[in-house]
Amino acid sequence: MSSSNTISGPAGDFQQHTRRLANAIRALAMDGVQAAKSGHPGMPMGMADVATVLFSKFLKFDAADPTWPDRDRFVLSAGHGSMLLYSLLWLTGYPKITIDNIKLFRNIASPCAGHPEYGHLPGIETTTGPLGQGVGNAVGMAMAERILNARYGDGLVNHRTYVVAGDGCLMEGISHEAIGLAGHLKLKKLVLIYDDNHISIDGPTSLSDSTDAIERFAAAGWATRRADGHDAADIEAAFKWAQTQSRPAMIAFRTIIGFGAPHKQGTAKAHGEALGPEEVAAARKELNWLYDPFVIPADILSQWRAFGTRGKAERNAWLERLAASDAKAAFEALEKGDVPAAVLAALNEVKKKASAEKPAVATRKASEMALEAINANWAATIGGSADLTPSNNTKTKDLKDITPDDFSGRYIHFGIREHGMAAAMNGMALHGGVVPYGGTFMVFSDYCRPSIRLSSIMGIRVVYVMTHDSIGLGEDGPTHQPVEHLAAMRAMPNLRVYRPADVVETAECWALALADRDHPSFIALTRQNLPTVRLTHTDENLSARGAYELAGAAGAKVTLFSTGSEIELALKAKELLAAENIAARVVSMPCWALFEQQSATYRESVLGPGTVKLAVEAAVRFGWDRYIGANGGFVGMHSFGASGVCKDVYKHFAITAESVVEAAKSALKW
Ligand SMILES: Cc1ncc(C[n+]2csc(CCOP(=O)(O)OP(=O)(O)O)c2C)c(N)n1
Ligand SMILES: [Mg+2]
Repeated sequence: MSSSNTISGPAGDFQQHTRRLANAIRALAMDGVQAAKSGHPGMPMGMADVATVLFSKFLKFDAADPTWPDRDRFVLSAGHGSMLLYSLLWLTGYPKITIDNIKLFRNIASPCAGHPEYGHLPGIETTTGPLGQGVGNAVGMAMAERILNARYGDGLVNHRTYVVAGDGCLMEGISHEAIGLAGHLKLKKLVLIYDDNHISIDGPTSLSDSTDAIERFAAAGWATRRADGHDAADIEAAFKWAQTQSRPAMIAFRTIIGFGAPHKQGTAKAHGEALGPEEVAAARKELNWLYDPFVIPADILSQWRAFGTRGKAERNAWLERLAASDAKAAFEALEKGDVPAAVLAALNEVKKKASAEKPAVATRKASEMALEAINANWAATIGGSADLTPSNNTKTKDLKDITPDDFSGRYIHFGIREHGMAAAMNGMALHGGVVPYGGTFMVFSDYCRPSIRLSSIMGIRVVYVMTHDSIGLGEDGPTHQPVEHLAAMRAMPNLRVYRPADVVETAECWALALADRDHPSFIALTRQNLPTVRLTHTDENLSARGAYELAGAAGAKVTLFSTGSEIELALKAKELLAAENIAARVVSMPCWALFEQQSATYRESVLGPGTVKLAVEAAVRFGWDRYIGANGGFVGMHSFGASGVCKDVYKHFAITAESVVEAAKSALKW
């Protein structure tokens, strides 16, 4: 672009027209960032032409109905460019967003937060900002689309997912996992829009990267193409090309960051700070956009608003098809996403049977038993594992594999891609119509923690099936034995961390996880067998209280708090203490977060005022002081684990009933 031209790029009406429409985005972006005195003007200014062509000619949407199930999804993975999204939502006339919201960009009073946040405004499909996450979300959305398309056909489900990714998104490791999975699955409705501007924060990307993105995507099985991101005709041709591919499509749009800001464009100076009043004024001149800040001339706005209604006829036709479809009720039930009563009834049967038959099984096996009950009664669940299917017990009898050529199944082999799996599950949950769960070893929750954090920020229903939850996994040793992970996960706001003790509690935790529409769940499950500890059936879901007295004792002097596999030890310790005339009660705490929500009276009664308090958990103490006090007794881990047979490892770290007895006795003396 030559700074002597007011409107640069190729000549032609379409080009001139697109540029003027795009300049509305550029102006809003630089004005919004300038008003906030922080933000990222460069990316929206660079991507404005591409976004204008996409929204005016390709994206299937009706701004009046942002949750239309068959809309195309638009994901801004490069979330720092949030002003691009806010501008598009306002210009096309989405509900709720106002120009005043944009004027207050990045202000606590505005839904236009620094990075797009799911739930703040209709049209924000996912929360982005941590680079690369949106790419993983988009892969999940595209998977959900194919899964539902296989069930309901093109008439009801036939839409694309567009994701805007920058250099940062593509450098992040998560993109490797997401791109590999999408390429393998031949997600032909996925279009990745690469903002190939050669700039990131530190300067030119040549400082740190030499990857040929086209070759990289091609190697993963994508269709690839380059385009000039400032040439409207080329942009249009590229999107046309993307519609015809039988694989996911990546378009590397060569763009200039900060396009239109004469002294800063093309440099890192345009990336992440307000341009400054002088440069904003210069850009206005450069772009021939001679309007006051936040003023969009009526002719431009009305054209943008018309794009927002472009999809109305298509949506109406879709509504008619839905109304006439035999699948209407089933489709709507899946979209609504309520857990069918049959699922809860089946889980209650699992509980009843377990209390009667008292099986000694690992809770990962118990989880499989719960899933058999769930999956047979609800078509919404989509299971998967990051290459640990036989260990995570995530695949039930009636789940057929999803393959690149057949999406009629309900089971996904995510490959060794924990992070990609978690981000894709977020995308699936956000897409709607499906309820994803996925497994890995709990220690590798570290590998997907950023996506778990986003599930939690967004408050969406994703279930993490985390098996091999302690030193109890044995021989694989400390690299595989989670020690600090329970504490780390319990520290995460909004995440429901469950650690059930037997089949009964496992069924209860699954029921809670599925019924909870506003929280992701993390279910910690054992590799080793555990006895049934809930011997009397109750229809009531006791785990819903978060913690409850599992075994009481008249005149109890000691309360033993425990979870999961160590409940067995606590119960044994209670017996040993009883033999020495020390009355102890055992409290099972499958979900701290739910316990915190109970009434003060209930909590107080469970905590056992006046008793000596001890916790038993094969994990670090961090967090337990809240219940046992700084002087409470703790039998658990104080270091990383060790390789050995489960029983020996427990003994090695002195996590035994005898240790609990000793700790209780010394606490009583104390
Ligand atoms: C995981 C993660 N790491 C770091 C950041 C901080 N960050 C925000 S934008 C950015 C540079 C991104 O470069 P690019 O995607 O090329 O964006 P552009 O400068 O082209 O707008 C960085 C490092 C982040 N948001 N997420
Ligand atoms: Mg860049």
